[in-house]
Amino acid sequence: MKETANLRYTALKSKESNKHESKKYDLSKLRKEISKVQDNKRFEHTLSVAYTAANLAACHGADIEHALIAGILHDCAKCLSDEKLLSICEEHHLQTSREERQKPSLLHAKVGSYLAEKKYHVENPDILNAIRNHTTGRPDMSLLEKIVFVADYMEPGRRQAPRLEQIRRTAFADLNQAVLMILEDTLEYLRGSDTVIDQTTQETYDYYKTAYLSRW
Ligand code: DGI
Ligand code: FE
Ligand code: FE
Repeated sequence: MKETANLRYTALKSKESNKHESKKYDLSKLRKEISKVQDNKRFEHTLSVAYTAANLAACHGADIEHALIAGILHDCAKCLSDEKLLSICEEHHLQTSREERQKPSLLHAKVGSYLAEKKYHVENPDILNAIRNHTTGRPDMSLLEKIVFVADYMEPGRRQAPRLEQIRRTAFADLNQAVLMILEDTLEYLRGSDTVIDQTTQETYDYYKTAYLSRW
């Protein structure tokens, strides 16, 4: 009996240590590296996105560590010039759309995902997708993708967007609805400014609108 209990204790202990071994991301190292490639304001935003994403992950049952990593890295290419973004795409054969060539800053998400893999050694495809799709979203996003997309928009440092208070409350109650509200407001803002609308932004809106009307 005693031996069985002991065995069970050993099994639990080794599960516990496996859990720690599986933490393969060095968050503080990544944070330091990103602080070197971003100005102060962007770095503040980065940390806020990471912590907001972690809270949303806790609320919705996603992996908190993945949310932190994706948050820290989501804008790792944000401070690169349009020329640099385009040249990285060309050099590494990353396909660009007509809209991205017209507005290269949109490429910071795609290039960010590329750098997350090659420079910051992230292998997890869900984290890489969350970085890649954080600006336009995409139809049928994973839970982590939606979390990063929403966290980027609602982190506490954001002040300009309309309905922020409502979106922040909704994000914890109904993440899909928050995604839809953000896309609605983003498209309305983009229609009112003199810029191209990425096809994916529109497709993502259409997808979440239809899903909302048939209530996931
Ligand atoms: O990088 P951040 O500033 O933190 O946030 P982001 O990656 O969501 O980029 C924000 C900008 O991206 C915001 O001003 C809206 C814009 N955006 C999203 N979809 C489109 C777009 N801009 C254009 N021109 N076209 C889009 O389809
Ligand atoms: Fe961004
Ligand atoms: Fe951002």
